[in-house]
Amino acid sequence: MSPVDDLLEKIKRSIVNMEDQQAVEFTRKALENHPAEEILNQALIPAMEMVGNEYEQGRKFIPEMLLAAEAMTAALELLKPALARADIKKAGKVVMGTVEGDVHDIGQRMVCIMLEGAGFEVHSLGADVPADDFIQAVKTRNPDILGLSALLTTTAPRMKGVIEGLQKQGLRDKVKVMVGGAVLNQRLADEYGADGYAPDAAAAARLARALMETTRS
Ligand code: B12
Repeated sequence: MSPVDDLLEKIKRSIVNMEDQQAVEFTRKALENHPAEEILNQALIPAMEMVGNEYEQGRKFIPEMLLAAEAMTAALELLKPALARADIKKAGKVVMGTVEGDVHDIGQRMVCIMLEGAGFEVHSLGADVPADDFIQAVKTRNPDILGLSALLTTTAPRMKGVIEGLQKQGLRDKVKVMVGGAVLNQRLADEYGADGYAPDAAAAARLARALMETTRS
């Protein structure tokens, strides 16, 4: 293995092992000789995909996934200035938030991190977001994708309200809507009129890429 591959491997391993200081240290070293985009694509994104897979297979649990996400964010912070300078073409723009009445934001934050890692420009509106604020953000920020999160049986139906609001304002064709959160499933996503549903952060990044393909075609 070349010293470079070795460094990228070390970054991957430290993220998967939730070692944020090591992830930062190896990323700083790798930046001395390597384009930020390569570090992002060959270390950070694969690492979070590995973490997502381990979570899906029941080999990692929520607290571990959060710690790994923190390690990835710490490394990503180092890459951000170089990524901005390199003027890398963004994968797309996403506005994300948890619907009104629902304060659960941990999962949504993880989805945002995963999307940033996958090269998307992400604007999070946080949690407990009224439908009008989502609609306003679609108007002003002009995202390719709107992400809606809900963790409560009582708040998930608010997603339908947001999507209907977009329709009423003539904005529905301008933005793809993806939904998620523990109480969601594909059937509810279809019922609410969303364009896609993903069960976890890794799948959300894959879904966002697939939605961008349908936007472009
Ligand atoms: C932490 C937590 C809280 C914290 C939230 C802190 C915070 N800042 O988020 C606090 C203590 C505040 C809280 C409050 C309440 N909670 Co609570 N909470 C939880 C708990 C334990 C974990 C949720 C979590 O963070 N999971 C971890 C993340 C990583 O998972 P996730 O959110 O599902 O996200 C993943 C996917 O769903 C997906 N995803 C998420 N969003 C999106 C968006 C898109 C677009 C996509 C594609 C994918 C996607 O990707 C994520 C990453 O893989 C759950 C129980 C559980 N095990 O789920 C209960 C739970 C969600 N809470 C529940 C309840 C009832 C409440 C309360 C009403 C009071 C109560 N009885 O505890 C209040 C509600 C407050 C309110 N108005 O919102 C219930 C909901 C039941 C239901 N079906 O409605 C649960 C299931 C507990 C239970 N078994 O009763 N809660």
